[in-house]
Amino acid sequence: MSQQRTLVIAKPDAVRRGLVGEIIGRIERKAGWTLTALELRTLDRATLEQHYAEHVGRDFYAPLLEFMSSGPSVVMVVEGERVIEGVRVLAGATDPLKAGPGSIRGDFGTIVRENLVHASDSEESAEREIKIFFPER
Ligand code: YYY
Ligand code: MG
Repeated sequence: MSQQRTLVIAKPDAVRRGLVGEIIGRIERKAGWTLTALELRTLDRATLEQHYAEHVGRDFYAPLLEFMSSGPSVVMVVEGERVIEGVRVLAGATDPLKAGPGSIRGDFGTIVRENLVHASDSEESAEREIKIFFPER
């Protein structure tokens, strides 16, 4: 057993396109995974600068922050067995055209920036990111 928790964001494109239920449904149906926090929230610049600190200086950084603050997102904490790698697998590769069919990005995305979902990539990232969005946890 390897119980973990991870930070998942259904990004503004997912909310606009009505895909939040689809994304949450795929997560909820995995055995033993539980949603332990969930909030609809329009992310502000300061929060996004913390969240995407590793990407400062990249060519996609400014448009990424612009997009991520363009409307409400659904921010979640999911807990369960191997959930960090597991949600990354459900999400698929960063570029939706390289994400396999059956993955969220592979099934619904075309544009790299508008790739529907964020998921923490390691235990360290998960703890860091959960503190940013849900400091009380
Ligand atoms: O972890 P993941 O979301 O799969 O990708 P990252 O490399 O951490 O990039 C974060 C975010 O930035 C990505 O989900 C879309 C966007 N992005 C982009 O717009 N253009 C790129 N060339 C790379 C990433
Ligand atoms: Mg990443």
